[in-house]
Amino acid sequence: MDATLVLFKPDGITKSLTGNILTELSEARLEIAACKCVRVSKELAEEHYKSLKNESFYNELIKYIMGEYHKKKVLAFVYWGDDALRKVRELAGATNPEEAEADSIRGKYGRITTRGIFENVIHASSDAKEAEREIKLWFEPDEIIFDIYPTKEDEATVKKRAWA
Ligand code: IDP
Ligand code: MG
Repeated sequence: MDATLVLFKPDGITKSLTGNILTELSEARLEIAACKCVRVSKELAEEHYKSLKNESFYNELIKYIMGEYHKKKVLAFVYWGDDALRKVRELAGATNPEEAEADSIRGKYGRITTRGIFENVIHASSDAKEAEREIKLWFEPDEIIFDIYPTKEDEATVKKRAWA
């Protein structure tokens, strides 16, 4: 059993593909262990894609995932189950939407913009180590319906907003 972070990127949200993508992913018969809407900050975007910092497309990629070209919204999920990482990557298809299998999510719904951005609709973790890093980056332990990774008691030190 493994867990993977899945993001419905701003292009997928803006094109109203949420339902379609959920249906495609349901073929993998995995469990959704967490889900939420996120307004992606620059810090979160840069931390998520830190391994791509030296790529020529990095700055455009950060703008893309922050929703500068679409709605400023990402849907974040943790999918969990047997072979989850591999199954979701397979349903997602290749990184380049023009090279992705025609019946994969990226093949069906992705495009390359004239700016050269791969608008490929979803993110899926590449391996178990990346999945752990990414899930811990996007979710707090209490936002996931069971403990995928060990947790500890923590005294809240940051100021939080509360309902007035
Ligand atoms: P992945 O999303 O299939 O794991 P990564 O290599 O981790 O692919 O790249 C992260 C994201 O960066 C891709 O999903 C895509 O949006 C963008 N990207 C990757 N390679 C290119 C490229 O050569 N040109 C433009 N955008 C790219
Ligand atoms: Mg990747």
